[in-house]
Amino acid sequence: MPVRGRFLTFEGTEGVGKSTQLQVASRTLDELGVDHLITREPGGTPMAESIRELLLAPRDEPVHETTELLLMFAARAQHLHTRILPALEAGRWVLCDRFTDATFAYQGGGRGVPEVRIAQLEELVQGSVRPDHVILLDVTVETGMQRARRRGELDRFEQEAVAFFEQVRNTYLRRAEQSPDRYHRIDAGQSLEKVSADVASLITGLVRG
Ligand code: Z5A
Repeated sequence: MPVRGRFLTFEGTEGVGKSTQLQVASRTLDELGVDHLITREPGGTPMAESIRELLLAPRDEPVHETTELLLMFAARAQHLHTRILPALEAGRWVLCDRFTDATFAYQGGGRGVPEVRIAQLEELVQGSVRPDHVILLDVTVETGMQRARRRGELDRFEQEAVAFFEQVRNTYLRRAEQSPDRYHRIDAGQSLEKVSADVASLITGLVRG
């Protein structure tokens, strides 16, 4: 039976450097000869990317928290079953920019949706599938917001207040503390060179370990 690939997710509050560090992780895997797929949530397939557009577009109509939650998991079901699982089953590693930890952090911590409701949908959509490793890039909300804002136009989530992102960050940190074997917290407030070195070293350890 072919060896299943590993499922790695990159998480953190806005502007922590996930996209940048996914590229670092990808280069490291290339150097080590590990075949892999880079993808993101919400999104990752044409249909899930259409749901992403619905979710991120700033709009006058208030978005109910249940609508947002169900759209996140609708996109995830499509992405997981048509793209992530086939890649893992083919032995490829998957590097995913956000996954269900983001739902616990943003819809749970940020919007106040009860954790148990998110866990029910996680079970429905994913069964027992969970990321093998979660790379949590952690930086103060202030620094993350400054970095993200330098890019210009803000999406619907980026328009939230500081208090929202503090709740998001606290939820990530709490989840990382609860499962230290699966979560790898990296200080993303360091220089780009230092964060990249930490990520490359972590990925190398996961491949060799
Ligand atoms: N969301 C949700 O609510 N629930 C869910 O279940 C999921 C998602 C899956 C879109 O996600 C939104 O969806 C997200 C949560 C919600 N909203 N927010 N906020 P996204 O991942 O596409 O969007 P994002 O979190 O805003 O990511 P981002 O803005 O693309 O940031 P990033 O990828 O973490 O950062 P970056 O683009 O790599 O870096 C940002 C800038 O900082 C850039 O100019 C870099 O050059 C610079 N940078 C990076 N690292 C450093 C260091 N170390 N020093 C200095 N400057 C740096």
